[in-house]
Amino acid sequence: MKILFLNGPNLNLLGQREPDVYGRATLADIEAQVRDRARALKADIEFRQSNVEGELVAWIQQAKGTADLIVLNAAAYTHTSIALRDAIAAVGVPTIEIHLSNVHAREEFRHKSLIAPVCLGQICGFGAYSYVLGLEAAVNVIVSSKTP
Ligand code: CA2
Repeated sequence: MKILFLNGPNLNLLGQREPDVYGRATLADIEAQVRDRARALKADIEFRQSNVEGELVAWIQQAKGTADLIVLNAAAYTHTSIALRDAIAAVGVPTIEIHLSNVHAREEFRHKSLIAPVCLGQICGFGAYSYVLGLEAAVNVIVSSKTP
């Protein structure tokens, strides 16, 4: 069970600024939490972050044949990137959208996700725990797809 966690722009700044919105955990802290849970669930995870849209597109394309599922916090690209949406749709690797904050309770421009229509579902608003929920959902999808 191979699950690829991809993180978009500015998430490398987590824990340093806006703790009231995004919490005090750094991305490395979140990765450690996800790794702990993944060990218990016997899932193999890979965790990456990029500020570059094209790099995220390349990683989504490379996931074909190398990952069972992608858990994606596309950050601001969620609301702007047709390129990420097209990549998800093109490769056909099941993808779960996650966010730390409840994007629907924030500014109107965050209410629209361009990637939501090509993702299995969306998890948002649980802080770092959104990542653990993303992992749990991913494992559930993979196990269900392998059970006759
Ligand atoms: O809530 C989320 O996870 C978001 O994907 C975070 C994005 C935001 O654009 C989305 O609307 C919702 C922003 C990530 C930037 O992270 C920062 C971390 C520390 C300080 C400033 C930004």
